[in-house]
Amino acid sequence: MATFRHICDSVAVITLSNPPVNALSSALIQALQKALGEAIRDSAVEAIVICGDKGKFCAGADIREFNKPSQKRGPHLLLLTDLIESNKKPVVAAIEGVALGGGLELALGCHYRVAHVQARVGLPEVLLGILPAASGTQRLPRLIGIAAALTLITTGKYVPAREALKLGIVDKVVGENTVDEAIRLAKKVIGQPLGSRQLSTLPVQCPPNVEALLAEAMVKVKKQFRGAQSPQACIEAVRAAVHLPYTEGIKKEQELYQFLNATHEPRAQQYAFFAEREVAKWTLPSGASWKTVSPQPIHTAAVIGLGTMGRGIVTSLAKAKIPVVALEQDKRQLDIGSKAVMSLLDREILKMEQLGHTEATNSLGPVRFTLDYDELKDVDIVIEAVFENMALKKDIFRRLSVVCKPEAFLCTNTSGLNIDEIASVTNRPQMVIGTHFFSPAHIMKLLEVVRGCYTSSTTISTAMRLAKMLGKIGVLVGNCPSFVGNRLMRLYVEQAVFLVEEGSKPEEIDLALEDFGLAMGPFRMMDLAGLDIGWKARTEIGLTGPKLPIGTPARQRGSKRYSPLPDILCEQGRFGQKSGQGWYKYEKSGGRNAMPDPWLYNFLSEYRCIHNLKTRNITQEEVIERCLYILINQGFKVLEEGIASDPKDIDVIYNNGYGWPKHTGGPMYYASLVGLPVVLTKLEKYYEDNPDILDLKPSNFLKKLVASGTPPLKEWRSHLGSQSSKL
Ligand code: 3H9
Repeated sequence: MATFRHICDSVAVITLSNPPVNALSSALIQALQKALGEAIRDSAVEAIVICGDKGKFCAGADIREFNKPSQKRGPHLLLLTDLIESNKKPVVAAIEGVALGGGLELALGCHYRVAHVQARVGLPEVLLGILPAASGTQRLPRLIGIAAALTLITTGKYVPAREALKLGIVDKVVGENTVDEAIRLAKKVIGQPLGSRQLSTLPVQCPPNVEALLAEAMVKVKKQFRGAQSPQACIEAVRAAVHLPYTEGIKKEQELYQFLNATHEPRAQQYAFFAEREVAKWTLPSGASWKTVSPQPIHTAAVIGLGTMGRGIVTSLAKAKIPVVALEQDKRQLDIGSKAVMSLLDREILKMEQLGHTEATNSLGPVRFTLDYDELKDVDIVIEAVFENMALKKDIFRRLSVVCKPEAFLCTNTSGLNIDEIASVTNRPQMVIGTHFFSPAHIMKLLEVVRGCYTSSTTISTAMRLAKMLGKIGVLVGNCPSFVGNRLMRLYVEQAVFLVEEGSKPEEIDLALEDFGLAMGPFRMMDLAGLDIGWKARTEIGLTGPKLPIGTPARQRGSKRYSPLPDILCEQGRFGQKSGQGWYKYEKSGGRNAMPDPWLYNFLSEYRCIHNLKTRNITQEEVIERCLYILINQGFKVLEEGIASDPKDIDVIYNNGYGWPKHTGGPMYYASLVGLPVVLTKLEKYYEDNPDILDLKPSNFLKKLVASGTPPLKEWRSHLGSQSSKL
């Protein structure tokens, strides 16, 4: 690590160097302070340029140091930004790659900013449970105004250079030689007055309705990030910029930063940040790992099936510039599917153009639509995305075995079918893997990569690499019914339905879980996904419908409690949003505005009467505990069975695929926050009260952890024993 300084004519160039992203560790801040001091004192230096090594300006404070005691952290970045700004020699930031968080705050302390066209800037601190605490909340509003600053600070959004130029964050955008251009600019402004370039001295330009603007932002973040405190603190800090002079505003910024740091949010969010990166570093019990096994190159891909998932997958591949062959079974489906894909691609182009891309159309990979399997013969990877029917999938994989070149990998986008059964019909079971995308597949970040018992480590490596190419987070899991995500989700949803039988209203349950922070409660989610999908699956396996043995009790399957409520809704044609009614009613078929439905209340009272169910008052606390703890309990079972290798895998899946609130870290991290003994005791109580809900029975692994003195989450894995892994 070093901060190099060299002088080019009369300009000192200071280079931040702390690979891989030049994060501002205490050591780097110290070195920067020293280099700046030297440049300021050196009479031969008339201007200064700050840039980052290896094409990256700076990704902000070093997040790994956040848990370090503050006295060991060295000089504060805030002091450095003030030192730069008050310096009489002009300082220019040369931004390549990224200027994020403290990196952008550093650049805002500079008098001028030049950015490379591919650079991105932003203040993502809110996504780490904190706020920009090195003057970002005070300088940015002075530079770009309240409305734009609020958006950036409360969303953590990364802004491409051209948009940053429009907003006024940077002064110039260049296509090449950013540092040279910064040096040229620095030389040009030597001797010019710097007053108007010292952001801390400028007034904040406020629209007359500024309070309304702040109030509106508050309503928005409270809705969007329910239960999270950092977005609200960000708004309070910007409010301080509006009403207070700079130094007072800074005091408020520091106060709010300390307040947030005393909550659990920063640690939970930072855990989630690193977990997202660590899941890419997969290891198998055999010792094969991301380090030792190289992926095979993917130059071309094919997608089979152009339903909702297939369309999203094709779009995702095109966005990653991978040429795709998209196949459907008949002309009609192909026409419908291709139109839908083209419209998704058009939307992507529009988005890119709005962000200032001049050649958006050329930045997508080409898509070819076909009915002919022969067109798949040269592709490197095939992703089958037809509907969930084992016989159909097997049929397709048999054909792929014949058509595809022997080196082609075969992926199935299933949300829960047996990968081994599909692989076993092919001539290359070792090259078959599950790639479970989440809808909409071109937007959602998560990819569950499912290893079957035949899947080779090269296939895993290639699928994980594909996730990265698509800009997704791949999480490797083992093969079991519904894998990790849906296996846990099924129990959570089922619990919510049981609670309705016991007396809750769907909207009460949704509200409790949305207030907890989940993006969408279970009933709104079921209505959105379509109740008929689960109904079809249950009918197929004989849980309901004609295959159900005569005489089966209505609310029992084997020794387990079962609720026929969703089946009955489907029998009445209530499939959710698509039919205009489900657990809620909607303004029309396909409507999105969920309204409580008096019909449902009557129906539920009759249902409870028929089944002799007594209703009771159910508290929000019980709703949250029963729905979330049963999910968490299953998470422990998944770990025990070796389906997931680490609690952070489950957390990453939930944070990125199921709208779990990241400010609680994920379900397993949340369990550690609540305390495992508490989770265990509650599960024991709920299981005692509901002995026919077998999944409430605490998992052995949870019991083992509590018996071992409740070790911290990072040590759970060592209590598992490696022989259990299914990876
Ligand atoms: C802040 O600045 C607070 C201030 O207001 C001051 C308050 C006083 N620190 O994502 P990648 C690591 S808060 C430490 O895979 P990419 C990352 O863990 C900070 N490490 O690459 C990974 O390590 P490993 C605000 C960091 O190319 C490696 O770098 N800033 C940091 O896909 C590569 O990362 C942010 O929130 C960091 N700040 O994306 C920026 N950043 O190789 C967060 C990254 O061991 N970072 N690492 O797994 C990002 O958004 C992306 O990492 C970035 C690169 C876009 C930079």
